Amino acid sequence: MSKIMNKKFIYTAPFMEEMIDTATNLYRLGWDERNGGNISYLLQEDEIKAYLDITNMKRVVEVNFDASELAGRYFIVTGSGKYFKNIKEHPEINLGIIRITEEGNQYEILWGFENGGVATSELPTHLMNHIQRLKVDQNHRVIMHCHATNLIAMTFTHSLIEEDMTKTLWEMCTECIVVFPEGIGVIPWIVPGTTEIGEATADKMKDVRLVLWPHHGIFGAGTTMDETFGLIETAEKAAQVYTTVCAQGGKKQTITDHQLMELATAFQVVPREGVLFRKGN
Ligand code: 2HA
Ligand code: ZN
Repeated sequence: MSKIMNKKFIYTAPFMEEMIDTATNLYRLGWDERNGGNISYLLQEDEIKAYLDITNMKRVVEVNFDASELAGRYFIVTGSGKYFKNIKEHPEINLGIIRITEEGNQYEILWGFENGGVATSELPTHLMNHIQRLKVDQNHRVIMHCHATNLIAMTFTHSLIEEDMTKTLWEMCTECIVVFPEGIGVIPWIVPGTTEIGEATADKMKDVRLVLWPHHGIFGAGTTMDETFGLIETAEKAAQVYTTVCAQGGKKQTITDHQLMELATAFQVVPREGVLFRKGN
């Protein structure tokens, strides 16, 4: 009997099911058209070992920045140019399990990316965000990017100042300040797939788990797949309400800053400084 035969069927792995379900949900919500969006999920070696022979490496791919802080770490990640729509039917083509090499300048493909695929074009941003989030939260596991429609739309019509964007999103749904009290980060428009956009996003991820890319989409970070998806979903819902409020002719009343403070107190969260009780608001 080969070692492989003792392994459980990888499609039944909880991390695989979470990845497939989440990508499929994101597609159905219309936030990952064509090859839009990408997810990476940090896995523990023990989690993988039950399903995979981790000594059996298929291919090695270059990483174009220093990822040595993640040396030896494993991720399940979506593929470059792959469509979220197709993940459920063919996870072995559209997803891959990778391990960052000791030098941090390459990754090894242990499973998936059949037909010669590689990890998402946004891998630099994902890895830089993982490095950053692990520094501030040792339970951090997930980075998720998607093209959430109303959040993108707001980057055309709304102020891109983080405090303004945060305030509007908090105001649109009562639960927002509880779900992301640290607010939302916004970077300038930058060409996607570059280390420059990765660095700008990771810099924001020191303080926030949501970073908006103007005219492109959103990045979210979290400790579980559900939490990360829920974070993006909550911000996008607020953006959808904003769109609807604008379409209905604008606000006649709102959640006041005092009420937002009441919420923060009731749910024991600390709202980002500089958002509430600003002059001229
Ligand atoms: O993977 O969404 O930002 C396709 C993208 C790039
Ligand atoms: Zn994108």
